[in-house]
Amino acid sequence: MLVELLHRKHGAAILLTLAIIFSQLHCQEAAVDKNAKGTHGDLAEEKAQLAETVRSEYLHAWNGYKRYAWGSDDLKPLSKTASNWHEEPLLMSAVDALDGLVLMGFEKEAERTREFVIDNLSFDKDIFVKNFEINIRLLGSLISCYQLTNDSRLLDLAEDLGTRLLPVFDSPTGMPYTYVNLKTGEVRAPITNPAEIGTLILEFGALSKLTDKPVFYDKAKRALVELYERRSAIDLVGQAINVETGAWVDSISHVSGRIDSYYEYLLKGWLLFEDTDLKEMWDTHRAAINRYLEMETETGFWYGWVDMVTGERAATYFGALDAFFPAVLVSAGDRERAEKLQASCFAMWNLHGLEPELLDFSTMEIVPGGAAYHLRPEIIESAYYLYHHTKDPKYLEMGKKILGDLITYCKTDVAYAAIKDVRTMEKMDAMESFLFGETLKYLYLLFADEETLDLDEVVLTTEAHPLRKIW
Ligand code: DMJ
Repeated sequence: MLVELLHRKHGAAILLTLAIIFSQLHCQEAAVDKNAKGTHGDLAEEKAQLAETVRSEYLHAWNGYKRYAWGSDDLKPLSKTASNWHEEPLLMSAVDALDGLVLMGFEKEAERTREFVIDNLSFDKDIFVKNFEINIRLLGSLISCYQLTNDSRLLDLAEDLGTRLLPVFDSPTGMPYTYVNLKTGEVRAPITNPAEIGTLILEFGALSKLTDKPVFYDKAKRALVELYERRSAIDLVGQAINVETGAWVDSISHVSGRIDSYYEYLLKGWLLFEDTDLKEMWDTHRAAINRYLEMETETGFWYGWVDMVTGERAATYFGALDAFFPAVLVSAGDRERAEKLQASCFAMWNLHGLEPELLDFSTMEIVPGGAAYHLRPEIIESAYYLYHHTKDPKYLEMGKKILGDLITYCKTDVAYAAIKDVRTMEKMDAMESFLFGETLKYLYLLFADEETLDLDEVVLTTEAHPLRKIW
């Protein structure tokens, strides 16, 4: 694998530049100053070097997964063992990595992994899976990689998976249950949330377009509409709902986990399919989010928690997952709010050198139980979109600082590890597949040549799998 890296473009010179980059990573202020004065040539060269660093870090983690967990879902990076989500593996990390391997130029590795997945992945399994996770990590990646490679076997796998997931929508409201059995179609857990209901239209919709079977789009869209119609009088949604009764069971509203990607998919659904209903829904929510959730405090510009019915403030919480929102804001044309919010996200990151899962932004203290860092990508995703839209080098500097911190605190001898508490930097024996699907991929895309991915031609799913507008 290292040979593959070394043969690319600059050969051994890369090793030398990597050493220089590592020595610079912690001199952030000096680097900002240098960039401000630097020429376009300097910037282009530094970006290229950073992209190569990310490639080598990706390869480091990938080799760890291959060595200790190949054929399983995930690598446990401290014990160097494998873990599976269900009784039988669904190759979560390998599938989540499929398009990233292609985009990052690991052609042989991408081809080998694709062949392995096609030969070994079967969805004919008597297991209950979480529809949301299987959709974003597996279905999205299979469709994305099909579009990148034209390998129709991937589309066959995607169609088989999509068909097995369809029973989730068989609730009285049309909103999906949380779990479905891939073999029997039996469903479970009627209490779910907007993110799990509303983060399906990109993958299911693309599957409809590619197979010419409208059922996938229609079911995912109905779920979105049913959810939207249950918004409060002030146009907000809560964080838990029963799909059998249609009643809210938790009225707290925010842009954090459990709601986050519902909003993301209204906007992106419009961008990918030009479905004007989705745009209207997004515009309605956007106005309410800005009116009720936005909070300007001494510590920065944030989006907090409120009650969906009254709009009254419920908590001044913001966390690692919320950091996707600058990307959504700038994609929707609201550069000003996106830049202010990203500055707050970066302040949250720099409090300890890695961001916590949940922060009270009124005190800048970590919320009890919210001290972990799970290798999440959202802040990098937002830096990537902001750099794309503004070309402001400060977003490259942000990415560089984050990359340095990831290497310092999360890298292990065989891969990368999540962190139990960002105050102590104690590691956890876990490495989520989104390290490959998103975290390192977004860092690569931030530094790589813009032609690697044309954001006018693709829409990235919530798991960062690019879907091309080819219909
Ligand atoms: C990913 O699986 C997706 O980005 C999802 O929308 C939210 N959480 C993780 C990454 O943090």
